[in-house]
Amino acid sequence: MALLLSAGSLSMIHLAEASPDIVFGDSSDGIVYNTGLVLSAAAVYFVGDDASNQYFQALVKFSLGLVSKCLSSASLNLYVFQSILNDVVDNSGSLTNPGLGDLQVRHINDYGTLDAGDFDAPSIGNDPGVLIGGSATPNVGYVSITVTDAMQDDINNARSFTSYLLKLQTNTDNDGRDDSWALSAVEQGGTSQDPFIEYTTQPCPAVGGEILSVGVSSVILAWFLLVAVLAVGAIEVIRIGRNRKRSAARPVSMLEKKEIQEAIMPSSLD
Ligand SMILES: [Ca+2]
Ligand SMILES: [Ca+2]
Ligand SMILES: [Ca+2]
Repeated sequence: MALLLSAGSLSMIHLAEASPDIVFGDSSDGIVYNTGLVLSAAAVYFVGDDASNQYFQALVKFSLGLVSKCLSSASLNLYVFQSILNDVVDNSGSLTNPGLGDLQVRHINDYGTLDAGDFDAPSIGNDPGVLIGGSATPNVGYVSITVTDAMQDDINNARSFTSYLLKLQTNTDNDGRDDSWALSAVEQGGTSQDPFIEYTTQPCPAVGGEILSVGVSSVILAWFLLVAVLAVGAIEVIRIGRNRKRSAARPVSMLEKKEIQEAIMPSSLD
């Protein structure tokens, strides 16, 4: 195994990178309030709080039906077009931060159809992390975050979707004023602002019953080295076997007896 790992760091054969593919969000996306209100048909995700100090999170998922087995990379892309800080709306250029900490992306199980029970859905590991930092002021447009590990985990576990929850670090600052980010949902017309995942794949070699997410060239080289080691080992086993056969006790043939006698008593046979 050490041999395989060390070989993985070498790269003798360069294969062309596959061009990226895109999967758009599923229309089940939407927002869920802490009060249980669900908005799944709106064209916007609001993530933050409101004048009633209610707070809300967004959930979105992407079908894995067309995704092959091993990812090289995957990124989640969401279009942010507005922010609100203390009831003041900003929807152009560099957006004011709402001041409720990081906008976090959590990797969650498939939520099925969005309902009140999906609020604060728990992590299933491989959380992507922070989409927009607590003091960031992104321009109107797409923001993105790496989701390779989360999506690969979903593929490995045969989930139908790769699903995410967006929430702010601070649920509400209880100031009786709106503070939130606004991002485009799937229901935005067309796809020019839709949530999407961009990903690249690679062939998935099976080694020892496990799928290894490593470069093909590394695996080919590792196989060559493994075959070479096995061949050397097999030759050694054959050599030892032959030596054992030679040294094992066996009947002495008449010819050998004669040779021994000649060696002991060469003159008596002359
Ligand atoms: Ca929706
Ligand atoms: Ca507030
Ligand atoms: Ca759309």
